Amino acid sequence: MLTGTATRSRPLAISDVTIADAFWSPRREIIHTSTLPQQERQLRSPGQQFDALRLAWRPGDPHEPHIFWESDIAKWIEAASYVLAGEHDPQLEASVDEAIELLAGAQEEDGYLNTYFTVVRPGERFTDLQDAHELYCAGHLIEAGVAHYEATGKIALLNVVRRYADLIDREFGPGGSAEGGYDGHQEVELALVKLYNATNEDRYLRLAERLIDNRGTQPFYFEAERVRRGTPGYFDFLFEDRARRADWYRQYNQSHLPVREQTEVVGHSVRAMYMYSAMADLASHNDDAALRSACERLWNDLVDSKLYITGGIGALHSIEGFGPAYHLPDADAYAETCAAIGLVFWAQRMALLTGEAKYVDVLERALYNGVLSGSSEDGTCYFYGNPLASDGDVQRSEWFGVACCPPNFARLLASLEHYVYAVDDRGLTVNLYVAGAATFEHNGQDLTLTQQTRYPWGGRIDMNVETSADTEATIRLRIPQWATNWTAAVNGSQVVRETQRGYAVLDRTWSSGDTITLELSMEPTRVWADARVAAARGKVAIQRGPIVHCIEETDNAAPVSALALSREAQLRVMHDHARGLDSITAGGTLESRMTDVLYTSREPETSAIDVRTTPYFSWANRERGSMTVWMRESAT
Ligand code: FUB
Ligand code: ZN
Repeated sequence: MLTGTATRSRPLAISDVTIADAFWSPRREIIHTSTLPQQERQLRSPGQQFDALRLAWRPGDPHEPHIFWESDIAKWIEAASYVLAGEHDPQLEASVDEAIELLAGAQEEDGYLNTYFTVVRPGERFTDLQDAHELYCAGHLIEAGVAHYEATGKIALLNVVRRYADLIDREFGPGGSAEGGYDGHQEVELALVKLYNATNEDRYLRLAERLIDNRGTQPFYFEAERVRRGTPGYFDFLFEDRARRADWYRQYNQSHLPVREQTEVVGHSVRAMYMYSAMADLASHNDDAALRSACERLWNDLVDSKLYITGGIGALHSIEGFGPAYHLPDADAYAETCAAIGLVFWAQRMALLTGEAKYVDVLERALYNGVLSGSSEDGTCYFYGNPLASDGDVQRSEWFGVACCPPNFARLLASLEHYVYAVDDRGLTVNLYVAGAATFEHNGQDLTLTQQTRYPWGGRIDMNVETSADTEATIRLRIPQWATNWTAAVNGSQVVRETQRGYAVLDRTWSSGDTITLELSMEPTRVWADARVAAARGKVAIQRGPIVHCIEETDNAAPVSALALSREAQLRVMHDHARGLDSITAGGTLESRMTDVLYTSREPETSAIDVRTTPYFSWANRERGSMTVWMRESAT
């Protein structure tokens, strides 16, 4: 249960944070100048997302609207809105406004908004909640409406999504057509919490609660709706064994048990992340101890046995989701970009709920590795799955038939401001080290904290405080779990040596011009996995700060399977100025097993070489070739 009188911890608004960071700013600029235009071209292709909203499709026409399409356009609007919060771009603004007009035009009289059910299957709305993604799309539309309002102050889309949310509230409420129902792909719950935060309308929070609490109760809603409907579900062609494996399919969308009773992360990973995010939000809003405990149990299950070192999650391709504990294959990893993004969402909410830095440690792991690998350096090609090893045949694609990951990536990077800081009535928490500034009000005074840093390539962060008058406040600095040594000084004097819940806590009266210097040790380190992770057995990974490294064939002029890192070799950090990143070099061996016959009793020849790494997020941006995160180790 939440204790004490502190106000709920919350992120700062986008307008209260600036990012001027050597690592992040160029990447965010690429989102603006390359990613969003490239995605817009895809969405505007003939017969695709923009066109579908014109409601012109008729049976027999090509390009039947897809059940997910509103979600793609919504995530794109959301990302573009965040960009528009900080950039004057009339062309982008006009495009966003046009998309919003199309959405408004596609909305039915009573507020309903889903092209597929309007033109392809009219009269069938809310009858296939298990498969048809209506509430998933609704959730993304609501998130877009809130973001657009927050970023631009315009209410057109917010009004559209409020009307839709009001309809959903009626239909899922007492006497409604979907009373007792909930969505087959969770998403709308966290969106409704955002809508509540933006409008202060209690009914949106209550609706989110109902959707969360209905889930997993018996009789199972999806099985009952199927009987009522009497026709196949949208995805029956994919899931032919549904009748035989009822419990497995309940686990797939986390409806096997009431959420408060769930103890293991199971099923489809994006669904799980979005649902756990909403659970953490509701636990926080309602001081709901049972929901908080459920979140903590599920979290422990995830980080103890189902989390990739890259922050990727969801090992299995077959269900885009979780396998059993320790089942973390590398080349066969699914690790969908959206799932790592979903983990960022959940981790942030857990940190806000508990005040514990350990959640941000995982957030950071996902953000700098398994999320960032989701896009090419030029911001126009994407990974859906993010394997930890490859023979060289894995490349990013420009787009996908189901295009969930690309705009999800864009909206996360474009809203990085939300993740750097949190505030409560005690002061400011610095969760991520990103150069720029945060402005917040505390005890009636305006405070600004600026950060200067080379992070993640350097562990020193110089901060400066400006305040309208001397003010007592707490500034909490996250000490990442990987930082084995650290120091924090105010105005040059070392102040704290211990952490509280993973934070160095600086409690004092702040005056303008006060400085904080944080030094985090950033030695490159070897990381070994639990022996039950088969893909990592006898292998080692390298991490420096938050960055997980891998080896690529292109840097080593040899297939990565032929390389081994010497156990004792010193790890040497080099900054690659041309690529703007650090790589690590260490002594190792190259083993040649190439012979003229398939099998031989001749021992392999080995030679001493230097093995060179690259950050995992940067892989597959140059010549094709093999890659691995888990490297073989040699004794010499
Ligand atoms: O079902 C919508 C999205 O498509 C999911 O979140 C992803 O896993 C992909 O299947
Ligand atoms: Zn995705």
